[in-house]
Amino acid sequence: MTDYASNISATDAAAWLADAASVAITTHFKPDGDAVGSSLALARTLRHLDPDRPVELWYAGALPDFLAEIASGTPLRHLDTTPPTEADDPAAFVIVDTGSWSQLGFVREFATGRSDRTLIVDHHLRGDAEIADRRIVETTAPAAAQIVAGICSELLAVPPKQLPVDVATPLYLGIATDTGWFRHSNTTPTMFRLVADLLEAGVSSADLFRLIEQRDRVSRLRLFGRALSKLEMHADNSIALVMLDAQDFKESHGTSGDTGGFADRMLAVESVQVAVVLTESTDHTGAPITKISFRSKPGPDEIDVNQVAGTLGGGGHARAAGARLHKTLTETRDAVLTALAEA
Ligand SMILES: [Mn+2]
Repeated sequence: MTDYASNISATDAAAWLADAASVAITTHFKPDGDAVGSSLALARTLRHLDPDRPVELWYAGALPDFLAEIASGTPLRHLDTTPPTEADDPAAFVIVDTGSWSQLGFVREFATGRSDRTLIVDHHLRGDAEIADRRIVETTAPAAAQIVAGICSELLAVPPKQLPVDVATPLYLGIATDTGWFRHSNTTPTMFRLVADLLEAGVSSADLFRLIEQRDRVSRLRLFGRALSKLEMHADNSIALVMLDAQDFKESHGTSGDTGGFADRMLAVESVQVAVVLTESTDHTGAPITKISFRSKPGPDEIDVNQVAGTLGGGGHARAAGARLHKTLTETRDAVLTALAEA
């Protein structure tokens, strides 16, 4: 088993890409800001270098709301409707912001047997090294976009502060979103220096912030209001829990996708160690099914919600996890509180 670690440098990767007759770039299922930013910046850099060379940008799963604006002018291919075929045979296949089969199911068949023409650029701890013979894996990089910035600079032979603004902007997006707008513990001096360079290249941070973070729907705010009106505090105010039922969604005109970020907002309360959002719906037989979303706070009293979710048949990460139970909201609430009490 090969280690999931770097085996080439950004300079090597740039030299290999510069020579490739055609390139396809993809990223994880349901691309986020870093996935979109990293892939888009690389695609645009390759187009700047040689407008005639075929470069495709492949995405799969639900796409972020901001994609149309951020990727404006750069063609995208959505693999859900246009999957890879025999005719697709790029000389270089680049995967950014992941290196895990679990997040790349949509290209499993395509990528299999193609490792000699594949490059992974990632910052995650774990991945499947056999996917790509060429790998740059920097786990200290707060975003894949930071690593991609180095490759773009090499390709265009300019320092980051001289990158074209249509490249610098998606790079900034990737770093900003993966660090919670430069607040999380993954920020580093190297990152801040790069971010300063990207601002010098012409990125408008305020415009990006508005585009990415200030585009909520009224329905989402109303749904959050309904959730907060039913806020429950447990275990000496260390657990904040809200429950949303079908009526909440109906009256707010919200959808189940509208609850993202609710738990993080509840973590803003000092005493709260774990925030829980429960959402009830029904399965195909009409029986209740409740989705659980956990978020927890780092620190001395930190709770591993991956472990808690595991006891309920779910999983995720230490600070963000989830599960689904075939139970009503209140039954699920009781199960969650029991599982947290035993954590
Ligand atoms: Mn990332």
